[in-house]
Amino acid sequence: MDEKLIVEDTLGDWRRTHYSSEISHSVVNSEVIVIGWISSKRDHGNVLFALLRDRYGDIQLVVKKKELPKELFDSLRNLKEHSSIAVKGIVVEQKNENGSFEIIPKEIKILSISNKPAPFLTQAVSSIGIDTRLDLRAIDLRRDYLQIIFRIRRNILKSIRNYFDQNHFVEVNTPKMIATATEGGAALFPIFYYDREAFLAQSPQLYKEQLTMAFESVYEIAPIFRAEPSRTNRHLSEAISVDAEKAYVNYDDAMDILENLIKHVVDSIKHHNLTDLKELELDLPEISGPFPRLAYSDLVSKLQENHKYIRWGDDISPKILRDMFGDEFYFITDWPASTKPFYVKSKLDKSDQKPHGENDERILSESFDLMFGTLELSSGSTRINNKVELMEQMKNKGLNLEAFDYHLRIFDYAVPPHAGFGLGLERLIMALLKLENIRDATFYPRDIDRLAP
Ligand code: AMO
Repeated sequence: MDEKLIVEDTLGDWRRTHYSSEISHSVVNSEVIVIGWISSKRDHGNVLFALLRDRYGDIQLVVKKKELPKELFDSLRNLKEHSSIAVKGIVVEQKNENGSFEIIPKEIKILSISNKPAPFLTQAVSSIGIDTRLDLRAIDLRRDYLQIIFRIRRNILKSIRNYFDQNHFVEVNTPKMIATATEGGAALFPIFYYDREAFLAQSPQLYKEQLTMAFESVYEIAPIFRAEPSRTNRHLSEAISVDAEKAYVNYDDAMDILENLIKHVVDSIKHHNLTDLKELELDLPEISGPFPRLAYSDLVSKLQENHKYIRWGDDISPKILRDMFGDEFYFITDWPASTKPFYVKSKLDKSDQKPHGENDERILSESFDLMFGTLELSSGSTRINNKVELMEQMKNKGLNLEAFDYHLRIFDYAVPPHAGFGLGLERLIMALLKLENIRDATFYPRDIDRLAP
């Protein structure tokens, strides 16, 4: 039959009465309406077997030629996977199999017709390159594997909100079009803002700090924009950051908050996504006891003892950590002030600082990174809340103080001591679900090569 003869129907007054997951003993012999898309089809001549998929799974349709108008049966036979249909039919219990149900359609509406053969199958592992998948992301996201990841992602977000809410944090939203850089100038996306230059926010840093004045404890879950020039499996140009900031605490407390947040999230996944974890054949990291807190200087010494090439003051690359850490959470604390942004508080108590041979000018900061193996998940610190100190740091980092006037003026009104962190949501998902590529932790990834879809 000519495929062009298949015509699309309208939904009209048909509405779903049951999801696939609700087709059970209680509705055997009843009439139901199920709606979804065809995930697979088998043609046995006078009988078609089709799986109809909705957001909760598949239900089998047994379409008999003699029970439907000829044109409709022929249309269904020609229908490609991914096409959407609505089915009014009777639920029957499957013979020969244990406890499954199927639907014998009485009426079918073809709602939306796929013109092309399915580009990828629905099974878990795909041998198709990620770029091909991302080009058709909306279809890619129908695959079981990604459905599970995004189901867990949903729960992660829910449990993060739940944690902050229980701990009396206020959810805030801060501007994403901003006037100044916060995390260093190189990774900025400039934009036109009317007749001025502006930037996409690299982080909500200065706003979340300011908001501790009015709300004490705040958090935000929102995009951050980084003009990352490199192509890696762990960097996005647009990522979701979970930012927290709290007044009257320091970086030790911020680490406690972050550690408890991670534990809360892991417990929640274990509790709510058991079936998903089984399908992924995944064990979440076992967390026993507190996350180790390793001082930067001690770690550098240890790396040097292990003949790794690193000098005090260098950033610590994932590569250099490779043989030292497995799948475990740990903090690297007390980074050199020179490696951290201007708003990070230096450790002023010299007695806290480690001896470093001839050079005792090495200033540390009240800062930390949360790591999982070699992956950085989060950074945080105690912030400078004194105006003179902050201006000093800005000057040291070569920043234009005038451009930050909107921020500095707040400091004339006694900004409380405060601390916080930013946690990369996709990085966290990547770590917990052992994803090879961060792009699969986000719906529509943005990177140096990709601006669409
Ligand atoms: P930082 O720049 O370390 O700190 O960012 C915080 C966390 O955000 C995630 N992240 C990214 N994830 C994916 N792709 C990227 N390009 C990317 N860049 C950052 C990481 C990282 O650990 N204002 C501070 C946080 C704070 O001190 O509160 C900040 O932005 O997981």
